[in-house]
Amino acid sequence: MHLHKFEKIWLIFGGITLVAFLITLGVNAFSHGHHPPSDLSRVQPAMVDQTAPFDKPGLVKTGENKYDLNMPSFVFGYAPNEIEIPLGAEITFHTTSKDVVHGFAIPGTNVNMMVVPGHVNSATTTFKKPGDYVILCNEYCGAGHHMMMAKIVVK
Ligand SMILES: [Cu+2]
Repeated sequence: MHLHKFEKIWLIFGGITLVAFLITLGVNAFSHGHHPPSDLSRVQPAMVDQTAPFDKPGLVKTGENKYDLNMPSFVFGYAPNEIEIPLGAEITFHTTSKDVVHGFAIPGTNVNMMVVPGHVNSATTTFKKPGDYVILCNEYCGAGHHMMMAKIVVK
């Protein structure tokens, strides 16, 4: 098969671009700690309020400077609605939905989950700067979607 000089140049350019793209994507994913949704355990959406750990939403100390934050999602909010987190602690968020698909994203961190009813999703992050953070729903879930948020105070 004969390839024209320009075809060869274009193929080489395309190959180099693809490899550069994949390297950039890989380095970014590892350096920011991105990974596929955990989705390891399941829960009955109607039974979320009676099922541990979502029967007692909030912060639970699990080790030296390590916490679990159990926050069920529902139309149109999260429980608890406002939470204080110690600066520099490793926080693992666990969430599930009581009703429809929601989002669970904290801008400026690696936390960005899709919350599917029946599944428990988890993400771990460390807040290195004090201040106010917000948990936002980024999956359209109904008429009150734009008001669905919770506040995190890191100090
Ligand atoms: Cu929403």
